[in-house]
Amino acid sequence: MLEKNQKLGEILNGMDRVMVAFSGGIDSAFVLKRAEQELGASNVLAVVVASELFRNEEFEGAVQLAEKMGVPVHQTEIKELEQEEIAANTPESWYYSKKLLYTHLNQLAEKMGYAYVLDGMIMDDVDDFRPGLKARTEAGVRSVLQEAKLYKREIRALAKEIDVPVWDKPASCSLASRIPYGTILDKQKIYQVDEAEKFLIKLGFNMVRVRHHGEIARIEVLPEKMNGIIEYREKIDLKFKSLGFSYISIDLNGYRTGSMNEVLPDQTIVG
Ligand code: NMN
Repeated sequence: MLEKNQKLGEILNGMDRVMVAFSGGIDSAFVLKRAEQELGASNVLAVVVASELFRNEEFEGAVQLAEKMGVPVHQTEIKELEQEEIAANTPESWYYSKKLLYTHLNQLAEKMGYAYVLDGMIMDDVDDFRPGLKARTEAGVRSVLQEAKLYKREIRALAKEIDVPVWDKPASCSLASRIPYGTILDKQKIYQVDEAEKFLIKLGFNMVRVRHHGEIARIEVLPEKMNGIIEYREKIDLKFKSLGFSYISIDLNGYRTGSMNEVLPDQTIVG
């Protein structure tokens, strides 16, 4: 782990000024901190991108965190729902989503004079179903944590050591992951899952997903938290119905990342 961290330092040292795609999550926060350590804050820019498919609070939290870390911040925005290939919500939409993001970042980097755009992809993402990795490679964006062969558990440990405040933050991602493939994304569905999850997070369910199956909401929480959902069932039922769901269910398999991929044919995942 220490060797990998040293390797990361060497990679960063080979770059002069870097722009970091900063989501406020553990991975990009670790990249930002290490870049700041190796190159100095004046040679690092945190770019925080707003999108309809990401929680507003995450955007604001990311801006505040970068400021707290003493790194200059640039705020920008992409319009994901306006792109047909993204709104269609097919497995390839992940690719188009990342393509839009990286194209935007590359243009910004050119305009602002940064030779390198870094993101926070890690080794664990290689084993996941991540069509976005192709867009990253095409755009020439550098996933320095992958280049240093770092895995999540190592990043958490290293981040804790150097006081990255979000070392224990649960993984978050585009709200599109809550909507079944083939169901067109729109502001209303995104609003429903966003509000439903925020409600559960406020009740103390930190690791949570609310998957949107039309009139049915399927709640995923850790198995040991399922009883807690039952305890709050009337409150949750009322809130979710006010958001437009007719039936509210708990997934007995519990919280897991990528559950929408489980119904995809095997060849989609491999391809
Ligand atoms: O944790 P959940 O909500 O299930 O989201 C994770 C899933 O979303 C992943 O398994 C992946 O299939 C998908 N995803 C893909 C990309 C990408 O291809 N770049 C990015 C974020 C999420």
